[in-house]
Formats: sequence, structure tokens, C-alpha cells
Amino acid sequence: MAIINQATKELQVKIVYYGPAKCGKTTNLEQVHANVQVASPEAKGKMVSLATSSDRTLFFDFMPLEAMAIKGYKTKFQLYTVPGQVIYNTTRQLVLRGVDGIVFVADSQYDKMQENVESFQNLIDNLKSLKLNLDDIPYVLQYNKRDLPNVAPIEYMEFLLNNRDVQVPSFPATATKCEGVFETMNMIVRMLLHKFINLGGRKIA
Ligand SMILES: Nc1nc2c(ncn2[C@@H]2O[C@H](COP(=O)(O)OP(=O)(O)OP(=O)(O)O)[C@@H](O)[C@H]2O)c(=O)[nH]1
Ligand SMILES: [Mg+2]
Repeated sequence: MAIINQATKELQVKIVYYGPAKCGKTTNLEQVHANVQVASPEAKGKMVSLATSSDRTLFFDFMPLEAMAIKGYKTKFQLYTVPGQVIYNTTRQLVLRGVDGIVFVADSQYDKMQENVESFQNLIDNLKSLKLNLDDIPYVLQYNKRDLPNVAPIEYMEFLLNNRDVQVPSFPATATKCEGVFETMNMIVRMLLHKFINLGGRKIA
């Protein structure tokens, strides 16, 4: 769970964007970086892409973001993406270490449904290998690329990906136009802060 430094009143939260290759994870981060409104220039760090070839992430993308989201606490959000290509599984496991919240980005194109489902199962398996259970981690779904002509209906994607005991918030998106990008991020942030406040409350009590 998040790193809470009581001395410096700092909360550090790690959010990982997960999903199949080319579904639009890096694009989400690029849009956040380009369009986020911050109180001061220092609040938004540089976006770092480690080992990228053309538009494929080979290691991860990283972007830090600071906010005074909870009274008295400086909150540092660390946004990461994983490489979606199947062969980079060890890297995905590495990036998932210490994860607090997950955005699962699915590709809405009909012919990507199998890849979406396999990537979602891969997420569950990789969390298991870290002794984590998806049911214990706040996560949201994003159905990206809604601008394309050959997309599956939202209901079908919900049936495939949002079918666990507890349904989670899901958002249609066109990341290239920044549609749905902030809706998705704001929700995972809200869920994480909620979890933190509840934990904090219990600790104080
Ligand atoms: N039409 C359309 N294209 C998109 C959308 N979002 C992303 N793309 C394009 O899809 C391609 C892949 O996007 P990325 O953001 O690099 O995908 P990724 O999930 O980071 O891919 P990996 O790093 O390989 O896992 C790029 O050419 C994007 O411009 C969208 O909403 N609509
Ligand atoms: Mg990428």
C-alpha cells in the first residue's frame, strides 16, 4: 500500500496503467502530462519513457504528479505504464511491485477482445506471483479507441472484463483526443484517496 511519511506529511501512491500491446497506455500518460492543471510548475515532473522504440514501450513510462489532495498531506502520484507486448512479462511483474491502484486499458476494436481478456488474466496472474489479489487493489477499466469504426459494444466489453463479484467503474475513451483520460484517472485517484482516508481513520482511532 501507499507509502505514508508521517514526519514529512507525504503520501506516495503508485498507479499502473496495464493492458495489451498498443491499447493506448502510453497515450493516456502523454495526455495527462500535456493537459493536467497543476498548482505550480514543480507539481508536474517530466514524463520519462525508458527504452522506447517508435511507439512501443519496452520498459515503462513514468510520470510524477503532486497534489494537496488531502488536507495537510502532500500527495505524490506516480503513474507508470507497462509494456503490453506478451514477451515482456518479467518487466510487467517488476513494474507492478508496490502498486496501489491499476487502470486497465482495453482496446475496443472487436479483433482485440481476446488480447484484452488474456492481458487481464495476465494481470491477475502477475499479481498472484507478487502475492497480491486483484480484489484487494482499487482498479478501474478504460475502453479505449472508441473513435474507431470496428469497436465492440460497451456492454460486450463489460461482459468480458467487468464480470467479477464486484463491478468496478469503467470509462469509454479516445485517448488520442484526451476523451475519457481524466475521467479515468480522477476515478482511480479518488478511490485511492478514499482507501487512504479510511486506513488513516482506523489508525488514528
Ligand atoms: N484511433 C485511436 N488510436 C489510438 C488511441 N489511443 C492510442 N492510439 C494509437 O495507438 C497506438 C499505440 O498507442 P500507445 O499509447 O503507444 O499504446 P501502448 O498501450 O502504450 O502500447 P505498448 O507500449 O506497446 O504496450 C499509437 O499509434 C496511438 O496513437 C485512440 O483512442 N484512438
Ligand atoms: Mg506504451
